[in-house]
Amino acid sequence: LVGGEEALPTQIQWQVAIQDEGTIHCGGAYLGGCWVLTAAHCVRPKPKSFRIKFSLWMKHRKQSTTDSIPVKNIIIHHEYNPQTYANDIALVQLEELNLSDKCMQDNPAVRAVCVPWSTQQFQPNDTCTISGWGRDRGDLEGKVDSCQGDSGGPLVCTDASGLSYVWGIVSWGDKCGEPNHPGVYTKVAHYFDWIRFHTGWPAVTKF
Ligand code: 4AZ
Repeated sequence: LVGGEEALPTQIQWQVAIQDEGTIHCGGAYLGGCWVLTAAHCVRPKPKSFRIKFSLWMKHRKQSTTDSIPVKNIIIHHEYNPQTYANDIALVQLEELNLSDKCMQDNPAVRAVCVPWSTQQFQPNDTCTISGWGRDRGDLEGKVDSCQGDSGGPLVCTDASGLSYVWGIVSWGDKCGEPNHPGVYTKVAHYFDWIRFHTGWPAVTKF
């Protein structure tokens, strides 16, 4: 991020780091169960080369409150276009823990983020945050922006009732933090049915 600030350890509880052959190159958002949401351009259909790290704080320090979790399957949107970055969205399915159908031990430092439904709107008073381990130097005249290395990470807004939704996935941009150079995000609400279909999760219940 450019124009951001250092997070506290375990502050961004849904943020995950995506490791490809040992290198953290992207972020992602934990949706609960065995599912992580990220950008299509962050992954390849090669689950064996990826690991997911939860509750990581400083990228160069290795400490995190869980081991790196192996990946069972990667679902890239079938209309993802690597030239235009259209449909830049993917689901990473974690491997289950030994002798269990769970993928995560209970961990107070890890929390799932909600997926906004298709017609949901965010409210002007929502507080929104982008997070990641990407580059933190750039022209700051445009104020806060995601940057190289933040890809796949979440843009999360917390509503008046305290629920947090992942509205965006960091996708791309020309430069970071410069006026008239917007950061581009995948609009997660648009993919609500796609996410539901692939995770097998039932419809939301509105209270
Ligand atoms: C990148 O290279 C990148 N300012 C991601 C986001 C933005 C710019 C570059 C948005 O991954």
